[in-house]
Amino acid sequence: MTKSKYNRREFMKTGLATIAINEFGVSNGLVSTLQAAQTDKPLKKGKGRPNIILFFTDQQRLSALGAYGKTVCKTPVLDKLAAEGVLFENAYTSCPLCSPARASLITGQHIHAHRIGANTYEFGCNVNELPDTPALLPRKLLAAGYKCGYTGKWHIGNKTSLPSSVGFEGVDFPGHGGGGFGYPQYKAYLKKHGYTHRVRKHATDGVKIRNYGVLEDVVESCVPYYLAENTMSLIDQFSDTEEPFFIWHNNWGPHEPYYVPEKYYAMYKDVEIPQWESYRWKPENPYGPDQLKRHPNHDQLQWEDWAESIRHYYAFATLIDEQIGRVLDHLEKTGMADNTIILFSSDHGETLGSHAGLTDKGWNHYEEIQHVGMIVKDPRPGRQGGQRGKRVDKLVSTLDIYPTVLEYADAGYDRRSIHGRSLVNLVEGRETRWRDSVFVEFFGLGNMATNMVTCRHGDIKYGYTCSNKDELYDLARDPHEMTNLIEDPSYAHMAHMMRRRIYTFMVRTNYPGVNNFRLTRLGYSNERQYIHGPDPVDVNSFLVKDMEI
Ligand SMILES: [Ca+2]
Repeated sequence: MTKSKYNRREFMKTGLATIAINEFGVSNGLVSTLQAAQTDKPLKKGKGRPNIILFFTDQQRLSALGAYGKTVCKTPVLDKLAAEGVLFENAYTSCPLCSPARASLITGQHIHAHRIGANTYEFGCNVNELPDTPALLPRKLLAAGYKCGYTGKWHIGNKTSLPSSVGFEGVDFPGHGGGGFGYPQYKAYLKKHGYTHRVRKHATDGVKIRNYGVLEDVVESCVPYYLAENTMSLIDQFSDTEEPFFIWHNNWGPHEPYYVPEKYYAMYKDVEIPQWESYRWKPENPYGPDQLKRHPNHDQLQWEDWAESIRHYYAFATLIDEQIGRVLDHLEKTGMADNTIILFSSDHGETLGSHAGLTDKGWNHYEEIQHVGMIVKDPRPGRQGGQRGKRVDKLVSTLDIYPTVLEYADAGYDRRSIHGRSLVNLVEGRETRWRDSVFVEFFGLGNMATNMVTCRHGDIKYGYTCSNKDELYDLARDPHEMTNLIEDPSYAHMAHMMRRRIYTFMVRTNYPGVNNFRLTRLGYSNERQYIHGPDPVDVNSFLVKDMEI
């Protein structure tokens, strides 16, 4: 046992780990797993099956991922992962908001099915604590003989739903957690090592765009570094057991606040940040829902004000990238890299001034918040075939992580009860029937509620917002979504077909707002027949029968 391993292990045991041990020496999580075990496959234990680590980031737009195209942001570790694995060029979040997207990942279901509709404990969120069921990702894995580990942002419960109460080992961080600075476990880590969390905020003579600043202590004092320590401890802990492991490594960044040590900011200090193509775009409706997130000082701001925020954001992405690299190095050093599948994705993106000064996420249908990174690397010999470094353009979703992990774990799952599809065939380069349309939902944020559904099909994106004009973008001609074609006669047929796709999605997945969509977008009302007699239109004629979702 190496000294560093001992230290990490000791760290986990000195009152910081939150897995409770009962009188039989078994963690509470495991006891309830045995009670809940209802896998449809026999349990298979042993090291024959791969370990799996899911690296997850919060609010990472594609321009903060080097592998996704030209950018000044440096992410060499994730770029290398993409070069050795498979990169999905068209990956979409299930919802551009924390709690709903995270609940989809762990349930494999669309937002309206698991009903964590907004951030937990906000108005519009039907379920504030994710219920523990045998179908949850960690429960399925435990039942199949996996160990499950967790660290970092959770945000799908504060009280009864915590990582340790749904089967994970590791450290619990209830709620949202801001940047992760306030948790007693992190504070104890700082204290133990003599580190401090001190932020030198941005100069006050400028206009504040976002909350950013420079951390005055060493990199070892940062939350991303601390999270990498936690994950390496879990790897060490699990490496002594017979079971393979799954670890969900969750960063709070590069979500605001963008705090980084000087060294990382210095990498961008003198870098010119190219202006977003849509920065000078004019909103069609200045009172539209997407304008809820317009920066209140946008008209007074200069691009350079945004650029300075973006420098800190990119520096944060680079810091996180480096910490992911430390975990990957640890796998190499411990001899486990060859049998550990790596997944990377994010819960959603970030606007950061695009589309005329939008901030944060939610309330719009734009790529900046919906389109996310998705990289999978299976290092086992022969598994990726000639796929190394391949870029797959199929439409995929963060919903697909659930079945992908379970297929890799040979854990079994009920395809009829989830909405994702396993990516394994695509990673291994096999021909497979695949979805032709991907859907993103949004139900509100900040105690304000709505119904929004986005459908991407081919290069066309249709955005339905219940209380606004719909949007249609042709991404091949207009990749930055600056021209709404919804009233363009040459796209009228396409728009109607997209409405039929959204309607089909709603019917097939029991979407709660289907009646309003049918009435306002397809002109069909259940009630009309009581006034005018049987409706001449067969409502089923709107369904797109061969649509793959
Ligand atoms: Ca988030």
